[in-house]
Amino acid sequence: MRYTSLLLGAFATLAAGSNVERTAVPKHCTKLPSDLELKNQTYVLPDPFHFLNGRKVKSTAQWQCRAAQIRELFEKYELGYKPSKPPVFSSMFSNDTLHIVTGLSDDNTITFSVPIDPASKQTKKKKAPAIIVYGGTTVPIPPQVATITLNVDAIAQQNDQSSRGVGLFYDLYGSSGDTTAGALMAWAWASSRIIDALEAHPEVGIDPQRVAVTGCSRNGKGAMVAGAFDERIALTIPQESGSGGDACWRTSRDMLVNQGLLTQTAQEIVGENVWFSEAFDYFGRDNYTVGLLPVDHHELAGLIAPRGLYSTSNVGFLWLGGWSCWECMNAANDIFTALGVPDHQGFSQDGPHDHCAFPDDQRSEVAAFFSRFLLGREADTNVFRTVGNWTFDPSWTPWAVPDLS
Ligand code: MCU
Repeated sequence: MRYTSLLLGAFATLAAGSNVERTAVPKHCTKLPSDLELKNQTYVLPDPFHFLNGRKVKSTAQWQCRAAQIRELFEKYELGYKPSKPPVFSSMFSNDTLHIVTGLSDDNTITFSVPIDPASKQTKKKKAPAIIVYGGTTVPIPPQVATITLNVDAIAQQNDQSSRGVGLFYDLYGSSGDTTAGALMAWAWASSRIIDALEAHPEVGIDPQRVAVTGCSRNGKGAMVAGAFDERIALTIPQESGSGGDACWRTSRDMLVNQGLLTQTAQEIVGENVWFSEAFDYFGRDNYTVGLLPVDHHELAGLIAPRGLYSTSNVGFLWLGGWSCWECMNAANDIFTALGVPDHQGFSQDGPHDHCAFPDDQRSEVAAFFSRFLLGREADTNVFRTVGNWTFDPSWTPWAVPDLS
């Protein structure tokens, strides 16, 4: 899959989301040590196929344990913890809007509503697929797919540092103490509550196992987190998410520090906004400490496997980390490959064009992902390409890819 754009004719299995938000961690999995010693790995991406104690991942069952470990590491060090479905939950559907009331007790609830633009064309199945859109989108959505718009800023504000703890999520959970989630994780939590409500309301006519999520730029970072943390999401489409999305922290740092290219790094991002948890500040305190993070974003993307992931990038903005995205998403593809589904992940980097515009040359690519993962049709989703003048550097991914399928 590396180096070139591949258009192989093979159509592998069709796919849908799971019926659980998060698979319970099997009992036999080793727990994360509470006194984990962080090792500096600055010029190599963390190996997805070895547990922290050095044990090799050799089977699908072991990958389940490793994926659970990776999820927990992201929660602990970067994104904050995602609370599960609250004990108080009710929803109502009226006037094409889903109203959700949820809380920790009857006198501690929040309410949020999401408009649903129904599919304009019916598929053969009775229920339509849908896409949760963070804010707004330029992604061409097929007419068979309903659109659910989530006002992410109302859930967790993202203006600047002063937004920490502001928004409905924090009205519910508080903004300190046990509440560690940064904005991206707070939005992921809200997306999961939308899917809960879709499960409770068959009359809305949406199939909760055929839901996609998308967002662009900062909201694209959020889409990636939503897909990684809810296994019901069948397709994730982060658009131009850059550093903190489909770029890896270490490779973005390398672009800035060693290649002299103005790319966003962890150090910059922790000062810019509240997308990540406060725990992540430690890794962004200078341009070296990010090497201590025990995970990186190839593994965040890999958590989406075997479900669908199509991410886009734009060479018009070095800030997005063009080479870093290419390197990182190629590394992520090792995880999809290990699970036997390399073409469930697509990556497409073109441009230069306006940030968050949707270029014509990506239309057929995204359409193929919608077809395969939401519409239940066969489609060729072998998409891995860049117009960038980047060379994939294998020294960042020195692992052997196991066959876990
Ligand atoms: C690419 O996403 C962000 C980027 O991380 C920020 O540094 C910049 O300020 O805004 C981008 C964005 O969300 O643009 C809409």
